[in-house]
Formats: sequence, C-alpha cells, structure tokens
Amino acid sequence: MKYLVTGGAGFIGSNYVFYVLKHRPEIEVVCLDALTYAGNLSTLKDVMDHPQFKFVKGDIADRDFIDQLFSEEQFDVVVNFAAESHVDRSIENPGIFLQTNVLGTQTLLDASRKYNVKRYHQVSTDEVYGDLPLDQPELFFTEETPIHTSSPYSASKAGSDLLVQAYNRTFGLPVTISRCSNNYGPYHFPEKLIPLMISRALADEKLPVYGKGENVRDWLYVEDHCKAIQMILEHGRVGEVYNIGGHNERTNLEVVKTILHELNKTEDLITYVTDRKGHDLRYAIDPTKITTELGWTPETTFDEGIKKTIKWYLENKPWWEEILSGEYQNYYETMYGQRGE
Ligand code: NAD
Ligand code: TDX
Repeated sequence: MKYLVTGGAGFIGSNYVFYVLKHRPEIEVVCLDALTYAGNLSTLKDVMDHPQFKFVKGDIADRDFIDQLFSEEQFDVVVNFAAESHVDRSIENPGIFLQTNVLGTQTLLDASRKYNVKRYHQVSTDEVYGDLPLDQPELFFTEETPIHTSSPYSASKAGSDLLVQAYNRTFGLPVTISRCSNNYGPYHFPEKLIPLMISRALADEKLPVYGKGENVRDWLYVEDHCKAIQMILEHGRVGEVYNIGGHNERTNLEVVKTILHELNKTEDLITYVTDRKGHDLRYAIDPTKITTELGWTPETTFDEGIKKTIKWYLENKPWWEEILSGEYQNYYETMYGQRGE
C-alpha cells in the first residue's frame, strides 16, 4: 500500500507520518508539503532515511505537478492534511485559505479520480459546525449538526468538505471525512494557543488571552487523532463523516492557568487583549459515531496530555526557538501589536 500524506511537515501531519511508520510497517508513505511558514523539514529529520518514507516538496494546488506526481507514484490512499490552519491569519488574509484549502483540495480530488485512488481522506475540523453557546453544556456537535461557519478559515474548510462529498456523490470517488476538535502535542506551531503560551511563559513574557478567556475548546492529544484517522481508513464506511473528540473541554483561561502552574510561573503574566473578530464561543464533539462504529476512544486525558506536551517543549527547545527567531517575530508584532491590553 502506498499513501500520499499531504501537509506532513506540519503539526498533525508529521505526527500522523510517525504514527503510520511506527504502527503500519507495510505502508509506504510519500509526504508532500509546500513548506509554508507552518511546514518544517527539521520536524521530519528522524524519518528522512526511513526506507518506507519519501519527502516531496510541492503545492497541492499546482495541477501539473500534482498530476505528474500521481501518475508516477500510483497512490492507493490520499490523506489530506495540507491546509492554511490558523484562524487569526485567515482574518488578516483570507485569499490564501481559499487557494490552498478549497482549490488545493479540488486539485487532489481530480487527481484521485483520474488515477483511481482507493480512498481519499479529508482531514477536516469541528469549526465547520460553527460554535455552541456557553450556557448550554448539554449541546454537542454531531455529524448531523448543520455546517455554519464563522471565520474565513472555517468557511474554506467547509467548502473543501462539501467538494469532497460532491466528488463522492457525483463521481463515486471513495472518500471519508473526519472532523476533529482542537489538537495539542509535539510539533504544534507556536502561533496556536497552547505552544504560544508555553513558549512565552518560559520567557516570562505576557500571555495574550483574547477577551475574558471564557471561550471553550475540546482538547485532543494529537496521537489520539492520528489513531482515529487510521481506524477510519481501515474500517470506516465510504462516503461518511466521523467526528473526533473526547470530552476534554476547558476554558482558555483554565488552559493558560494550567500551563503557568505546571511551569511554576505566576498568573500575573496573563494579559487580556482585544478579542478575536467573530470568536467562536464553544466547541464540543459528540464522538458517539466513531466510538460505537469503530471502537475508537481517546487514550490521553487533558491532564496527562498537557504534562507530556509541556515536557516535550522543554526537551525540544531548539525546534521552537528556531521558529521564534525567524519571520515569526514580525508575525507576533503585526498580529498582537494592534490588539492592545
Ligand atoms: P499546520 O498549519 O501545522 O500544518 C499545515 C501543513 O500544510 C504545513 O506543513 C504546510 O507547509 C502545509 N501546506 C500548507 N499549504 C500547502 C500547500 N498549498 N501545499 C502543500 N502543503 C501545504 O496545520 P495542522 O494544525 O497540522 O492541521 C492539519 C490539518 O488538520 C488541517 O487541514 C487543519 O484544518 C486540520 N485540523 C487541525 C486541528 C488543530 O487543532 N490543529 C484540528 C482539526 C483539524
Ligand atoms: O494568543 C491567543 N490567545 C487566545 O486567547 C491565541 C493564539 C488564541 N487564543 C484563544 C482563541 C481560541 O478561543 O485560544 C483558543 C484557541 O485558539 P487557536 O489555538 O488559534 O485555535 P482555534 O481557533 O480554536 O482553532 C484550532 O482548532 C481547530 C486550530 O488552529 C484549527 O486549525 C482547527 O481547525
């Protein structure tokens, strides 16, 4: 079996590459990544010489290149992680989100059709369902929840999901879609909440909490997500959507305070800044379908996972310090300079 894993130099894609090489030695993995600001080749250094692994640099939206790659490699399975993934960037610059997330997905779907890929899997997000109110904790996202997006990012992910479903219905392409809640763990890019707060707390820098810090996210340790995707590929029903998440809800303030506590830092590092535009209030997944159909349950609780994650960031400082020392510095100034306290 030969897999194409797109976006494999990013956070979840790299963890998925490691998962497959470790647990499915019979699978050949070709990782395609454009190495945007979020893709980091050093993340893949331990698998670069693995006999079942190959890295290819390229853009999922480049039709000629994608056609040639599919023609040469004859993939059995495509797992599409490649995306612009940061909500705040989508508010500043929506165009690249449509280019990569929508047109890039379409390009991969066309090639998957032409070269008879046996399964196309789209890695999507719970953000396509919009948000839930803070005062009704009994509500959860199911696979039947209507698509109702808030940000250009989530709109672009919803657009790609709809295209994937259309290619299944219209052309019979064998597809599956997974919609996952917030991931955290090793190799998470330090623009996202958890690694941003860990790296800044370690440097005794202010921790910018949007609004009042009341928004709720349902946190999933990245390895649990990778395992779920593999179960969907091997046992999931073609044409279906599976939600992935595990009842690990926390307010942002709880998350930030936990990180400060674990690092022995004081809460006066917290600074409340202008809220994100259109900020989704609460995400919470009902994982009944994947649990009952495929037997998946998350193995790592938030309390364990956050400890493991902090340990990883402490032991792998060169990985994130290199990112913080480059172009990212301009990003932080541009994005947070305008927020004020
Ligand atoms: P990430 O930003 O860390 O990684 C994205 C990767 O895609 C990077 O390596 C980047 O170089 C690559 N890429 C971007 N544009 C590309 C292009 N045009 N062609 C080829 N490669 C390109 O993102 P992530 O957090 O690892 O998310 C991966 C996927 O999972 C995304 O589709 C995202 O929407 C989805 N997702 C993420 C989360 C989360 O909490 N991080 C939750 C649910 C779903
Ligand atoms: O500096 C910050 N301060 C802050 O309060 C940042 C970066 C975030 N936040 C808040 C906003 C959110 O309520 O923390 C929460 C999490 O923010 P992000 O890490 O940006 O994640 P989110 O917007 O929830 O989206 C994530 O989960 C769903 C991923 O980035 C998406 O790719 C995924 O689809």
